[in-house]
Amino acid sequence: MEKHFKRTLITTALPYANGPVHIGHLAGVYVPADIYARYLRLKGEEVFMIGGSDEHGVPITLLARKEGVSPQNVVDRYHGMIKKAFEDFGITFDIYSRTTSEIHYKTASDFFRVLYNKGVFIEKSSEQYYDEEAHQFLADRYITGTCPHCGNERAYGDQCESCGTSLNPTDLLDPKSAISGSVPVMRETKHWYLPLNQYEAFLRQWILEEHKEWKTNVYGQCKSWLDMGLQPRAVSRDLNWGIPVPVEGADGKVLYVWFGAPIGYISNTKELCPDNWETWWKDPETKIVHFIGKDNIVFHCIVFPAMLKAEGTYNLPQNVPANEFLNLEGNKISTSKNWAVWLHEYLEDMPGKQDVLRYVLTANAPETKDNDFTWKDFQARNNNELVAILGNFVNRALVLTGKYFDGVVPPLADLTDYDRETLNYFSHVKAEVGRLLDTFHFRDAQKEAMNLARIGNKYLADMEPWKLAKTNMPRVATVMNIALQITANLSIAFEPFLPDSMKKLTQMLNTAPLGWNRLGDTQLLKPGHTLGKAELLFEKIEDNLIQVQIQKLQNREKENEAANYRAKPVRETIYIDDFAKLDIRTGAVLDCIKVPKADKLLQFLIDDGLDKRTILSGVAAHYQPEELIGKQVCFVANLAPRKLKGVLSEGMILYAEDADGRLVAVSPETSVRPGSEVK
Ligand code: B3M
Ligand code: ZN
Repeated sequence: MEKHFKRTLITTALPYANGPVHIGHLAGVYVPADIYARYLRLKGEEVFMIGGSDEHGVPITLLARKEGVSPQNVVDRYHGMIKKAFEDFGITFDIYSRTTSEIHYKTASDFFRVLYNKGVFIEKSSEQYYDEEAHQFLADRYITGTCPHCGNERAYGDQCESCGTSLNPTDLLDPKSAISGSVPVMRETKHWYLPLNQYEAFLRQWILEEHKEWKTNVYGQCKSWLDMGLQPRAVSRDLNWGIPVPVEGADGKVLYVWFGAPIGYISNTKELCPDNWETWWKDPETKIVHFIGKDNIVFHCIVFPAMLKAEGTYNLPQNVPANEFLNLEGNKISTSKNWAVWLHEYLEDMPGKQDVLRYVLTANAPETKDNDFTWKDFQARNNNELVAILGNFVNRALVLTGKYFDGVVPPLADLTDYDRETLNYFSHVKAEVGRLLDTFHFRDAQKEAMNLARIGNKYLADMEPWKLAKTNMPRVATVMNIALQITANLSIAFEPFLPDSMKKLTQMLNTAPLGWNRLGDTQLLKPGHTLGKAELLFEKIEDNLIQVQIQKLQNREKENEAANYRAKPVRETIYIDDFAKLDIRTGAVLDCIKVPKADKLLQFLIDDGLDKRTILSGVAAHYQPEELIGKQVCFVANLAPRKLKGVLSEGMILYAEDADGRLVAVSPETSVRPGSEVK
């Protein structure tokens, strides 16, 4: 039997403050966490949801260098942007703070010092690349060079982004400092290591034996980390941006970002409730749940628990329901490639549609495997589910009651078996939605709530009160009473998922929020209760609104191609005598026709300054026959003639092949006499 806790502390992954948040963050972490927090609060439970920006780490310093500003300037900008976007979207943090806060610096430093004074850390010296011009050690991302696997000259010290190989800095050929461009030298440096290997047995027992209920994707990843065997992990870095290592002999060294960041949950809790924060982190009656993406599993299930265990006074998490990744239109979401739906842009482009995005991201949540977001699916789910099922049912229940009973809840008369069966379904919804939310199955929980709306639609379609109204008003009264009880139950069941819409619905029912504990009740609205004004809960999304978003992504795709364009490597060296053999001339295009039965070929008639000649080119997909007539081209005049599709081609017209494969004829930049030699 699962233990019942007095309170729940929900933590959410702290987004790096080096870019805005996007739908991948929402789907992976913040929408599920917010649904869970709202659900627990609705049940009257004591809950805190902790959020905040993660403001340290190398990517922030790289961005600061690129922009020529300080790291603090970068994090101030993005912390504010992220915080506002979450607020406007309706993520109900009890606190959203940041890791450059004074309280965090103190909390993280104190935590490090406790472990240091307990002798937990291993102190170890090692060789690391040092930039003698910039006078600093180089983090892996600060070293560039040639990838030994694919020859990419812009590989980094930790990874080659061209072939994806993960690297060590010493693997790179011709390493250079990304700071000064100079050749780095090896220099000895000391760091403090958390001996994860010493906690392997504890973690194996705690996770693999005591938490078999964790999601399979989380449990599986932890098991593979443990089966590989844990190694000591450095918890300090040679960087000038971060929390200084608070011990002697640590000048120029800061806490490793992943040592400090999870402690951010603790410091943010301290900031939220300075007087009783320990209740939330040390009282065994507190349940701690970490909401994260799959790339953070090792830090939240292995590293941070080992730190907490070593410190000795903190609770460990009860669950870490990590989600997998959400892709966008079939591609990985990428901040650097601007391939994302940014939350702040969504809020600008789709005002008042926060619930639609919540609904779609929950319906498509990557709960156990990566999933894909497409704008067409977003439109379809809004129109076919929110509008056509939930909105349609609620509207019919309210409008028909308005039409037949002046908007007053009518009395319930004799019930049929069908009526009873429908009413009995309510308790099933309460049990199922509750069970699914308790076990972090948000997709299925939302589907279960939507099933109640489906049942409502079927009930009205089967009962046809609009026909009954001619002959049997008492029966219509019963049908509409039941339809209204379904509507009231929907306003509770959907509250954690669609908070704005359910607030609107509660107003239309003219009731105060009904509270989770009343979900399943078959008489939420008493006969004689006067309803509010019926309005549409959701509006149809038209194609043009979606097309704007799709076009926006297509434009970015083009921008990326242009930004990342690199020409093909130059072919092997030739010598001047080799080039001298080529006789390249200019020619005037006199005529051009398609070659029958050859969909790729065009047949050109060229004036070559001596005579007229025929040349065939495989450019029918790139040019209409008439496009080049009257223009000048360059062609190889002394190429041996050859027959193509029965036509003798005397030479080769030259084309440039663009990045996207488009062929463009090479011409002299002003007109010259046909047959002019190209030198
Ligand atoms: N800053 C965000 C990420 O890895 C990372 C989470 C920290 S949670 C303590 O995307
Ligand atoms: Zn490579």
